Amino acid sequence: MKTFFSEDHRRHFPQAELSSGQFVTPFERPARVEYVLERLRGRDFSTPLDPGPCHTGVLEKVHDKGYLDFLKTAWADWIAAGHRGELIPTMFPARRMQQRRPNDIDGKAGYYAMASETAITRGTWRAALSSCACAQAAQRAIVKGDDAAFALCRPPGHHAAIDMFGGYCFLNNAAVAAQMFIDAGAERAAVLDIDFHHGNGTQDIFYERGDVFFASLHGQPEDAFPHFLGYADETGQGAGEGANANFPMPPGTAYDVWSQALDRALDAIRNHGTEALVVSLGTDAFKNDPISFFKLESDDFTDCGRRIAGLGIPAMFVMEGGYAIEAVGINAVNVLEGFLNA
Ligand code: SP5
Ligand code: ZN
Repeated sequence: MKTFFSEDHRRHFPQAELSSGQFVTPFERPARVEYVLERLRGRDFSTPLDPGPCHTGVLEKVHDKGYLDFLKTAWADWIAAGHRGELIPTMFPARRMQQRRPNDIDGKAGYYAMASETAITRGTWRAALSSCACAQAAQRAIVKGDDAAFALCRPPGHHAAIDMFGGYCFLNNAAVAAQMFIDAGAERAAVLDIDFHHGNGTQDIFYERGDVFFASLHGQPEDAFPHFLGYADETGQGAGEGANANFPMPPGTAYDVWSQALDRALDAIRNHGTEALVVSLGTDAFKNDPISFFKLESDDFTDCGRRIAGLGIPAMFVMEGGYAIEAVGINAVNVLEGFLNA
């Protein structure tokens, strides 16, 4: 299985995450991927390939143009406004307020954000592009005939919506890959999101489209981030009706229940008739994850990969979350090995 990785992820390393009322070192930090690289080496995967540059044309097919322009210049605009710290949105267009984009960078930051734990820094845009490039390279490997590929993306992408960043995400790498399958001639593609958190961004991007099926297994919104999307009755809209499937689960959920939801998600994807699968591979459903509440064991990730292989279609895996960092490599690579050895 080819793997894709860019050192440019290091350009995104905020010092601060607002968590539990304090600024802490971000859970989503550069060291996460070191553990994955080390595990890939230890398990005889071939050396990760550099993905080359991000092809930006496709970004406008899944993200809003104004949002992309905001991300591109956000840091420069923030500094030009005289701000000294990292760009952190502090106010949002909430209920009964205007949904009009302000000119001021503070206003724009809130307009284009869905959460305020995620800071933008000098290198964030370049890092986000390099992360997306990994997903693009993995997609090309599948189109060329590989059965599987792994994009070791950082920063992650699945919370990035049409026009919002947050949840440590800026560009929706999985959505970009799914869009590229459609552009390459696939009539149908699917994204399976096994990150602990609901993939609100991916759902948002494809909610009114029938060509890309989205299924997500996650902590129920009543109790888990992102809190305001991810209910089971969100089934898609218009042409997308029936092409969105959410599997929210309560605190303490272990693999017996989680794997049943996985099988139902896989059945739904099979029924949709997809030609290519993108897996949003977060490992934060792991029992020791510091910000999540599922109880998966490391071996469960292997079995998960095995079940995904049961679909019998090519799959590319896109790294998302996972914050028990010393286990992120084991758990992510277990999914890949489960898939390969099925
Ligand atoms: C890609 C990804 O996994 N993003 C997750 C972003 C979550 N950010 C906010 C999480 C707040 C969780 N607070 C729970 C504290 C438990 N002690
Ligand atoms: Zn997550």
